Amino acid sequence: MSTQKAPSPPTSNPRLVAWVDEIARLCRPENIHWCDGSQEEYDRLCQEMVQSGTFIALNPEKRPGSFLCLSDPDDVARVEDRTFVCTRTREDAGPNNNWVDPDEMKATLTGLFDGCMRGRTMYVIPFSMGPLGSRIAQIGIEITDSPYVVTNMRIMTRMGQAVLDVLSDSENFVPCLHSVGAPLGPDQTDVPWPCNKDNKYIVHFPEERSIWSFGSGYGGNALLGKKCLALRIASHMARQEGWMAEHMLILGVEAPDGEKTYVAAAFPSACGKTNFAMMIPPEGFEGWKIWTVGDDIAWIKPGEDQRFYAINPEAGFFGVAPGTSDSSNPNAMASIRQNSIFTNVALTPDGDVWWEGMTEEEPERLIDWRGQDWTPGCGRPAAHPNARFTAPIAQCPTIDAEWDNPQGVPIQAFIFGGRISQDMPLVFQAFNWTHGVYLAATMGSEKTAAAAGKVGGVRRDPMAMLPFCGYHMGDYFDHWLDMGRVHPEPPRIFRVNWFLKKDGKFLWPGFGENMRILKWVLDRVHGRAHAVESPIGWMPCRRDLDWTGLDFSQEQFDELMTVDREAWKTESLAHEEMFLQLLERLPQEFFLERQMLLTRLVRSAPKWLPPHP
Ligand code: O2Y
Ligand code: MN
Repeated sequence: MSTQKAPSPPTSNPRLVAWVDEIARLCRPENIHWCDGSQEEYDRLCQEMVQSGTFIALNPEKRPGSFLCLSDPDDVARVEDRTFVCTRTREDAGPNNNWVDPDEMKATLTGLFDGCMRGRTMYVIPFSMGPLGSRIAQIGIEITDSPYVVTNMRIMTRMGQAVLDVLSDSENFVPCLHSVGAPLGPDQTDVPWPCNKDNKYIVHFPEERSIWSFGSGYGGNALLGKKCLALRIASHMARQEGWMAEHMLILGVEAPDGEKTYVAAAFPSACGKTNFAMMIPPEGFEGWKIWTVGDDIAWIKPGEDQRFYAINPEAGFFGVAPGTSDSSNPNAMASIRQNSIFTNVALTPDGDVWWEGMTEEEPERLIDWRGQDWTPGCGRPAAHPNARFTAPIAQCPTIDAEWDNPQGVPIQAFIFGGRISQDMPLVFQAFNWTHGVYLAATMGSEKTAAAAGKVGGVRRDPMAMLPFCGYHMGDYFDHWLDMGRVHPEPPRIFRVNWFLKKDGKFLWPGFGENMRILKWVLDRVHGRAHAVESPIGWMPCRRDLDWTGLDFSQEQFDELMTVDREAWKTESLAHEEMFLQLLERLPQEFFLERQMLLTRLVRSAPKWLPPHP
């Protein structure tokens, strides 16, 4: 890189200027561009990508200000087996992370990054995870050679000059280095989606709070503010500093009398997390409103008043497109009407997008996510199953008025759920914080229908954080316990399961009806709902839920709320499988919780049911 092509930085921050200089020397880009985050900059990059063939401009009448991008078929999702947490000792990363010695990993990465941006522009992206200047927010600087990353980061984060102004001369930022790992020779023509097929590394150095990502341009591998910073690095920071970085949506429930209650909820993938975050209350709940603060990540810090305040560190949705429709999630569909980037969905002949599940009828003709002609029945999906939309969160019709409040919103309940077809009741409340942490730690979803109900049939995904916890999961459980040891009134904890089945059919009538459960959760939080003590937690009787507008019999309710003692003994024994992997760092409280669960299950009647009125 010649010095002429290195513009003078729009900051005098010594650590930042030195780091950008060091990376430029290593990666040897053709140009350096400091992103200011302006609309003009965004529009120019989008136009450049249209010209280079990376973006297809969508029909401005159908999808104003929006673009389609088709990735390399080898670069379509997060790559967990290429994701590393490089703490000084292997034990600190835990069995839940891939680990390599940090010095060895730095040597490997330095070799890969050497000259990797030749022929490309190196973009410097200042971004804030969370409202600018919030005491809960963090600043990151992503260096990337991908304009696709720049445009997506502008939607997903608060990005640009304003962030440099807040950062000023502080050393407190997370350096995030990213390259698609595809240098361009002088006469080489670029491809629409450059990436490195041989080497992919998504690497976190939690102790020095830095991220290096090489070889992939996709989603969580490349938009480093999201899973890498906001979860893996932030979870490590949060433990050190006494706060929480969680894989949770945040929503506010507004009652007809104006009372507003905020909850955060964690679900493993394929459990309807986005639908829950944007829920439309069902018939009978007129006057109730659900407001969306976030759909994926929550940063939660206790305030001086000891309440737990949460922000959504992101400013956009990076949602799964397939299955999203005007009937399944109208609020998500409204959020992506304009100013959105679509990745790996199909293109309609009139310049709009389409994916499986978007409409009841399939279009007659499409260009699929691989750029090939597609017709119904051709045997290939039109959109990739992990196809995504990137959309500004402010476009969501249910966006909460407080979503951008630097103070955050006070969380009063944590809700955890998985996808289990048998023996996991619809809803119950933990007896106390320690019990709740145990319930969250042992959550998971069924691996396959065939394995359902059998020991080992559940893939444990503690707090939905298994792929995202940047340190030993046993230490993470202890950190959760610690939040309750230190703070006198942490949020109440609940478990839910919408996926119970009988004869292959779901017993719970649908996502909209989850409002009834949410209302009981709020009523418990506010100390005004009845519950009975079951062997596994506090449970509602049928009369404790609001059934307005839904005909739901006592028999149907009983099927959803039965605690089968034998099944739960089996379940509690299965917890041991995960505990053994984490044994050295598993909190003592967990052994005691398991023992107490077992003792509560030892009674004569095989099944427990909430009493009838
Ligand atoms: O495949 C990717 O890179 C995206 S993964 C993702 C994206 C948005 C929200 N959540 C997730 C996830 O894996 O939990
Ligand atoms: Mn997620």
